[in-house]
Amino acid sequence: MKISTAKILPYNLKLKKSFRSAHETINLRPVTIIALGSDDGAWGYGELEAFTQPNYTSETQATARLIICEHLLPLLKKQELCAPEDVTRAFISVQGNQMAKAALETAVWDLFAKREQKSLAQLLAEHSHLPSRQCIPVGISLGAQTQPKKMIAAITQAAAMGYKRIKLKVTSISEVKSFCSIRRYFPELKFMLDANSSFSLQNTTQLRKLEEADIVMLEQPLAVTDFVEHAVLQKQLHVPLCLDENIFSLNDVRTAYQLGSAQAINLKLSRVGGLANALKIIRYCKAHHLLVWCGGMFEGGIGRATNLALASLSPLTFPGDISASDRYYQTDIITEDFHLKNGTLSLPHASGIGVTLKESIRQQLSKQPNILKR
Ligand code: OSB
Ligand code: MG
Repeated sequence: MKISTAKILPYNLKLKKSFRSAHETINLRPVTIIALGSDDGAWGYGELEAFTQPNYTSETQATARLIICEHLLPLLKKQELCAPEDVTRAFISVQGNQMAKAALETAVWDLFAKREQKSLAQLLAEHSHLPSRQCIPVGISLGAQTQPKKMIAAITQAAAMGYKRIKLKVTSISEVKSFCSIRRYFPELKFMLDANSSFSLQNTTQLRKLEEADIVMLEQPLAVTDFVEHAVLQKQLHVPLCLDENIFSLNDVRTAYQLGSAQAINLKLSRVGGLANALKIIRYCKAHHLLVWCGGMFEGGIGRATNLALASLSPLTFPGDISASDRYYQTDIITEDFHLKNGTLSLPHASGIGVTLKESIRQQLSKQPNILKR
């Protein structure tokens, strides 16, 4: 297979509700839709998941689009692709820029799955030698709240929607304390906290208060490069730590495992450069009994469908950050909705990512120039 056409379309998704984390408060979620055309006339779709600001990772929508147009597409253009994994190899001379790489790589996986008339989940199962499931357990990630009352209201609403695993963003020790004070009102729910690097080792004693609060894990308490510091904290804390922002590659997972920096990995396929790398990480985690689960970063419909296919692989038993469609956007880019049923979402059956772009999006894409020709 050769890629003969590439179109990109920046698109602003409007969140139904603003979302606060330690990084920022967002109302708008800009993504870039990627359409790759193969020489046999099929289309594969991907989504560029970088944010506007370089605060979650160093990439932004603008820098990643530049890397895609100036560096990655010229490499992809030359390639005869025998398998989706060839894309990762084609990009090997480009350092970092994982989200830019993933945007193109996922579109190629979609193309291969469609050509073989398989769902992406099926193709991933075959390439990883792991079984895929139809019903995928999911959770919800709730924005940070300073007041216990508002925390209770948000959790009550999420529980009423059917979520059994709830992640709460925290940005300060006082929010951790608020959570500890209200945790007992929800004895039946599984909780975890995500600090997005809000803390330092100086907070260790305060964080130990969480040991009585019965949480399944504490995500990314310390800074992005702090593998050693996370290991020091994990030795002093009974709560399992989970790494998110630290993990860009299988090597980062190995470092975390060897140092004892965490007991769980939040796997975001876009942050690790795509699906081929994600599969390697899942296999490594399975072999080393390291908990790995599918994270999210407010993807649009294409990105969430791709996440869902990845999360269908059997080692990802822990509920992922892939919520039902109704919690995200005023209007999404795909025609299908993902509905929550008994805390799970169902895989779509159609081939590839299994979802269809809205007619208005397809029209806008068709008007874009073929940037592979330049
Ligand atoms: O830290 O996991 C995170 C969203 C954007 C950026 C980072 C994170 C998140 C979430 C939301 O927690 C998960 C979702 O997409 O539902
Ligand atoms: Mg996180």
